[in-house]
Amino acid sequence: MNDRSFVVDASTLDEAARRVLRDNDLGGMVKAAPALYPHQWSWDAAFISIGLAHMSVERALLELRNLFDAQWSTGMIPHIVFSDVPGYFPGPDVWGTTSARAKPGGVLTSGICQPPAHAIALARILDIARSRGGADAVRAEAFVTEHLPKIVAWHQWLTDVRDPSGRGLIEIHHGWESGMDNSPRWDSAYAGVTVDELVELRRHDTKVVTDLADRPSDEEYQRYLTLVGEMKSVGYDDKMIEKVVSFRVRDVFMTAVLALAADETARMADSLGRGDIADQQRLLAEHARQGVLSTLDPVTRRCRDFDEIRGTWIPAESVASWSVALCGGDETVRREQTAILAGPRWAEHPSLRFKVPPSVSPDDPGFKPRTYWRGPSWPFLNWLFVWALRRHGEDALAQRWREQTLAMVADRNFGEYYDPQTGEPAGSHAQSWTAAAIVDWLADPRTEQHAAPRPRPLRSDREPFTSRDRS
Ligand code: 9WN
Repeated sequence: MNDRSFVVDASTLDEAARRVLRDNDLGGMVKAAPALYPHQWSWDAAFISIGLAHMSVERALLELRNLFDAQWSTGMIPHIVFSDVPGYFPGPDVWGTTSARAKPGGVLTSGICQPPAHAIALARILDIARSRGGADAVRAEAFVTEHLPKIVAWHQWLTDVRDPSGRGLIEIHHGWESGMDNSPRWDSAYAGVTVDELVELRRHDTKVVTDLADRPSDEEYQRYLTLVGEMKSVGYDDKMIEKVVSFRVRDVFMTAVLALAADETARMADSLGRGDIADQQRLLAEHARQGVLSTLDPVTRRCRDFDEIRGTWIPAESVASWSVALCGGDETVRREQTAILAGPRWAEHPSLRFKVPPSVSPDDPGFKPRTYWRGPSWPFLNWLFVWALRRHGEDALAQRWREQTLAMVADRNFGEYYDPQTGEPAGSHAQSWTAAAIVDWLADPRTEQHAAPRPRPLRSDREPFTSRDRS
């Protein structure tokens, strides 16, 4: 049931979204969130830079430059580039990457990666800059020319190091690498992670987000840190990690993102006269798509992750099960998966307040509407699906998901994620990539006015969300 009686005009929402990005800007990087995530996260930075491009192309490029400057010599883009703002656990001391040979000097980073959404973002920024013309276009083209080799190295690292057998599926060594940290996708793999030594947990997240149901448990954190310890014990050496890490899963969703990012790299490369790079990235994209298709369960029609250690497919259902809807590769399967994701088990589930895909279906026995990647809907992910749907010519559905997400965030809290049944924001407020998605959508002339769920008092951007705020 959507209450469309309260209407927010686009300019009010747009201004509020831009203010989030400005307030979270530390200069060279935009914090992922004001208090919960005071550093630069890899895939957040990609989406954030798209929003920034509408405010300043130069600033958007600086965001990506900061991230790419932290690229490891292997090609890996680290999942966190640390600012000097304290207040996140695990911080640089826990990661202990200073002794990692591949990490560049002068930056503090984590030692793992996240989904490679960067070329998707850079291509969008290039389009925006070219449509503006003048200095913006010149600047963006120079930046892309300079950074194409870095993107190529990043994609190549994923395919060479994270898929040495060449099966077309990217391997991850931590749930954090997937960006969907505690998704049910990882439950069985995490069950095999033995915590021999309890780590002292100095969690800040549970001080910021005081409703513990919103965040992973301490038990989950012990496993997360055990994996960090394993990788740290071998100095984050790629060859050694494979041997010591007790979480090795082929991630189908990450592979789908790679396929799209390689397409976009090819498009940029072609437009700048680098046909050699374009050809190579098209092959890479094709290979990744075949990998995604190879995971299809013939009965459930879901894509699956593959547990390398146990040698088994992971049957858990989540939004990632519909990765072909995202990256395509087989038109029949793409349509079939899109119809499922857009249907009554998922985005059109009758219990949902806003008709967008939740991270887990409400019909799943493990569905938890407020718990992170176990049920909530994530606005940035909706942006990604909308963008992909348009590429596949699914304009009507793209428009619906965009409008429904806009209605969800029209309360201007810019939640990290939303309880899909009540529409309440959860996790952090003033989350940068949520705001960035809105800025991008509202710069699109197709969007004029949006219905908001209900009047909600505006809270300070910096004020953390607490359970008291629940209505
Ligand atoms: C760990 C920053 C990140 C996102 C992830 C999201 C969450 C971190 C955390 O926040 O993960 O990387 O501490 O929970 O799951 O997708 O990039 O917004």
